[in-house]
Amino acid sequence: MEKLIITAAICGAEVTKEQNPAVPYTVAEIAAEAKAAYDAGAAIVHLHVRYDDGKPTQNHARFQECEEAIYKLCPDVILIPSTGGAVGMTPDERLDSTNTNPIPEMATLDCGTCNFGDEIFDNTMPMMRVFGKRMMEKGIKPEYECFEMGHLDTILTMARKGEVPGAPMQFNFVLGVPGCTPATVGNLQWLVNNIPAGSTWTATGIGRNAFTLAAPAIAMGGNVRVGFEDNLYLERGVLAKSNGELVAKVVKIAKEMGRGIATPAEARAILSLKK
Ligand code: KMH
Ligand code: ZN
Repeated sequence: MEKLIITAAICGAEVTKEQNPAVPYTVAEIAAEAKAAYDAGAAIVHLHVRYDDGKPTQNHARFQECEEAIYKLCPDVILIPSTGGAVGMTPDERLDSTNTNPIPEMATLDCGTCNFGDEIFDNTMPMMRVFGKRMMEKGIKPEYECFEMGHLDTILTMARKGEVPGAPMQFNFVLGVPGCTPATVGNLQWLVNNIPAGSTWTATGIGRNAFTLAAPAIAMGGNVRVGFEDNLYLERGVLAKSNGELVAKVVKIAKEMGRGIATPAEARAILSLKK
């Protein structure tokens, strides 16, 4: 089995300091949280950024500032900026995170419209074509985020038509968002059974599903994402003090199960990244 790639989703667009005071907003806080996750074993940081007051933004200048601060502390980390942003942002606004220098190696590409708690997260096929075209033009490898079973068929059809980048594809199955596909082992297995040979995949369990989905993903040979974007608790009733604690818990589970942890260089090789 390949080594385990751990992604830390350190910030997200929805969670707040009122829910957990350790959620980072400022550039310095975001960089410190990335470093805590990296030191604990994360090869990848999935990045959203905020203004100092906590407001989420896709502004490329703010991404640039945060990325430079992160690279200073973690020079070889793989950054996957979000193109999902926050619910309600326009496609142009969302894609601004890819206008940094250097151009990101990877970025998320969300694979369909879905419920997102009380809201609707809009990802129509015309929107996805725009995102796919931009990533092909810029040589950005997408991380295909699937929140629903049908998202997989949508993105595979688009890849077959050449509308979004094709093989080797990297999927992130984000399960347990309220209103979307539940985070069960059966659902994860179905998704994994239906990806093309040679693909790589990551599992993300939302909220209380963070570690109950991580363990089967580790056993199945997949990769794992954890972090404040997805879950604020280390265990029931205990808030995590940093993203590093969440990553360390995944490292501990993986080590108990005999799976090694990928460095950023090893993760780049597994994901077929050029750098
Ligand atoms: N903030 C969510 C609405 C992504 O990063 O690509 C969407 C999201 C997905 O976080
Ligand atoms: Zn995200």
